[in-house]
Amino acid sequence: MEFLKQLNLGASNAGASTGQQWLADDSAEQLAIHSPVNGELIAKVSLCTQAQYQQVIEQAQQAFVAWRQVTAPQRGEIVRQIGQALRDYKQPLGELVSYEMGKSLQEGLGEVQEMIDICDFAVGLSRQLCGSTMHSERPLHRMYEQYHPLGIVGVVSAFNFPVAVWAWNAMIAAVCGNVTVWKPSEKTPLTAIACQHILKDILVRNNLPEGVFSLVVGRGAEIGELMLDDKRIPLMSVTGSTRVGRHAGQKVAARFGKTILELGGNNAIIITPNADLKVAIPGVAFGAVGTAGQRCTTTRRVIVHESVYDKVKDALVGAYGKLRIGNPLDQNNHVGPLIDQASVQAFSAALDKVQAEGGKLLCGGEVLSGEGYASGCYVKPAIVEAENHYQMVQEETFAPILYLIKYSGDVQQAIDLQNDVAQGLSSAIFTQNLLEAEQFLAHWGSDCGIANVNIGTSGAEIGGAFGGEKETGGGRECGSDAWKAYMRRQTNTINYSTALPLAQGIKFDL
Ligand code: UN1
Repeated sequence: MEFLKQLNLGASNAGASTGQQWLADDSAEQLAIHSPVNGELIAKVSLCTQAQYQQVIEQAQQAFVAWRQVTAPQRGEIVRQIGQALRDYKQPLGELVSYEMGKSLQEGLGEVQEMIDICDFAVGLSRQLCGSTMHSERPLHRMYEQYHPLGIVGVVSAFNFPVAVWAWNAMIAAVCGNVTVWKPSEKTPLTAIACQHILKDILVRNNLPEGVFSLVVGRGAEIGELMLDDKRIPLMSVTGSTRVGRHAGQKVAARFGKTILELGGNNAIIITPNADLKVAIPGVAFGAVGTAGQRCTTTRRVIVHESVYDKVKDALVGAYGKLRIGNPLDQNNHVGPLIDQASVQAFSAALDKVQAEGGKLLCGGEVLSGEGYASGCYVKPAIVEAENHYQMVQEETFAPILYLIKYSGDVQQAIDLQNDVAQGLSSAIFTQNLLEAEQFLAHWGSDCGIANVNIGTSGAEIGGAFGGEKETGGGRECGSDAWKAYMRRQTNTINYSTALPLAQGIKFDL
């Protein structure tokens, strides 16, 4: 476990930090973090107390006053240095992500790469926080808009992307002039603590005040609730289940705060008779079993035309037969464990329920035991023949279950099936037919935030805006103009005449 040392993690770690400083409280409750890889204790973390939370928020408020005075390109320079440090720590941080969360090392490293990529993006963005200039209807008047920082951005991240989601939010927020308070998942706090250690040197070297990047490790029901209710946090960016997001969205809205919600997905791939199956089959397999089915972009449904249905079914079952399941740090394995045994139970329960509804299990579904599987978190990814309206198919089970659904009509029928779920994150079609592809991308096509052609549903690049519609929450993070959600827009009209003409031609003579 060389990576633990390289990342400065001890046997016990403080769970609250204002950047450079760790806040210690001997009476704080300690959380023991066990790896889903082998069940072993990795380290302990003390939970942030309520008093520490108040201290963090007050410090963050003060830091904001200083940080917003730093010019945006200079803030970009700090983010550039963070990107450089992440390059230096890519290997150990990727290993820790893999060990604490359970995803394959390739995907752990990929996650750190997403952090590096968003740093690069944010550096460029720091010189492009542009508003528009518009023509005024009044003579000798100028109108334009500008974007100002908001203040404290609260980031609640989930276990499945324990570090990248924070970076997407924190790096964009930082160049926009905001400070960030991060509450990572209680299931994966060590990766968050490691990131905080990586930042520390940069904050010290650049003489930055405490509170620009803060961390609070705590329970959702306690620290999470404090954040949702806290008027000092104008924007909450929440990644999690639809249930969590519905609650968070309502609470923050009640105090007129802003939210970016990144919630559940129920992502489908459509395979038409015109698909190149050499490309489609690995696309479906990676989408369905990558991160052991625990990405919000995981492929959960594959909607296949009847003319190629049996071929696709056989090819997928064949591909699943080749999956190597085991220690995710061993690069020979494709699939690691689920995050914990509760997730394993949810996987098994969903398979029981969908079979009771009429679903037919084609392969997988077993919980693995014996050598190498001691944590009890390893399962064999499952494929189930099912119908779209089944209750289990309509729900997001955060585990590797792929529902195989047949369609017999034209591509619109497949698109309608795809859209007929409550969630709207990611979607894809495999076809070499231009008409089908364009229909899928049309406004009467996929209703998701992400719609791909001839690539799978997961693995989005950071350059685009990431997020989805309907019960996925509507938030957008990462690239394009997603940065605008981290700023407040101000419209400015300047009169440089010696008269006071009113808009809409109103006369008001005194
Ligand atoms: C998530 O699962 O919460 O598109 C994020 C992807 C990754 C991000 C997933 N870039 O799969």
